[in-house]
Amino acid sequence: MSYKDYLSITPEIEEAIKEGKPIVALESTILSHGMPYPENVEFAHKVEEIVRAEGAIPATTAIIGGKLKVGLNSEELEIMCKAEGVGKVSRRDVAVFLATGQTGATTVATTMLIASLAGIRIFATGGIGGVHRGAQETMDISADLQELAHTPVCVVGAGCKSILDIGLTLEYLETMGVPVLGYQTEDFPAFYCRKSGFKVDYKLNDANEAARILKTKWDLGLEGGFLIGNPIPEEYALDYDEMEKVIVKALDMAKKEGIRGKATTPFLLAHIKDLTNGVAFASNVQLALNNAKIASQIAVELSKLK
Ligand code: PSU
Ligand code: MN
Repeated sequence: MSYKDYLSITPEIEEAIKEGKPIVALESTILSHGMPYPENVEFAHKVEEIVRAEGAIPATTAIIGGKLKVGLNSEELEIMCKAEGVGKVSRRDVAVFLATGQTGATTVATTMLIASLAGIRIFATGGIGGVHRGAQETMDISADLQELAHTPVCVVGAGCKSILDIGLTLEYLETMGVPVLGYQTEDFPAFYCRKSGFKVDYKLNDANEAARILKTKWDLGLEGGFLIGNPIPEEYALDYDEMEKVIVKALDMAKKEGIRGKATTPFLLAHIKDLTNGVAFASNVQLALNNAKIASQIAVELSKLK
């Protein structure tokens, strides 16, 4: 058997891949473990609509019934959003979930992996995982960063949440040779906030320039992906200091409850939502939709270059 026997791609996406049409991969961990039900159902459909409105085809990924699914129908989206018995699948979990037939939501790392196996190069998400605060002791570094180092997919996200050590996350990406680009900004965004206090390597002027840079790296045969930091639209941005207080509180709770490993990120996300009465959630939705829009524009430009 080859990896192709594990892929289950919808006919629409299959045809789009063959014809080199623009496609944007979307993850399912953001649905199952990052957003509440049933609001996540609305989001899951809305994000796909936005991709289509920009002239690209959405490809939400998940592991269902022993297959790497590329493109989900409404029932499958519902399953991922309800999240009953749905695990969180990072790279190390993929084979286990496939072989044992468990349903799994794909993280940034796994969505990149599946996208790359299917031949999809652009992926939109909320924010990536990274080096956690205190990683000097816990060694908690998301597998997303290694995936960016090795897998040829461009991730468009609003940077990362400051539940992470953003400075160390950027150092790690530099060491691994991952280009970190800002979409029409010089600042690396901090998810809810347009600025993190850290700069990106390069400011991208537009989607066409982004596509030319991607093509060049991959033409050269350079291994790995890209991180494009796309800041949250001004009108939805939250106050940095206010969010910092919330995040510190959530980190404190995680420490007290002894949360470790793959449970850490979902725990922090859930508590941030509770501590902000959903205000942060509304911003989360808006930034993710905006990432899908820009990712689609880059996918359209990339398909023109090929
Ligand atoms: N950060 C967010 N929202 C998310 C995630 C991270 O602000 O939904 C999810 C993504 O799927 C990401 C994963 O790939 O969490 C990272 O988990 P970990 O830190 O366990 O690698
Ligand atoms: Mn971790």
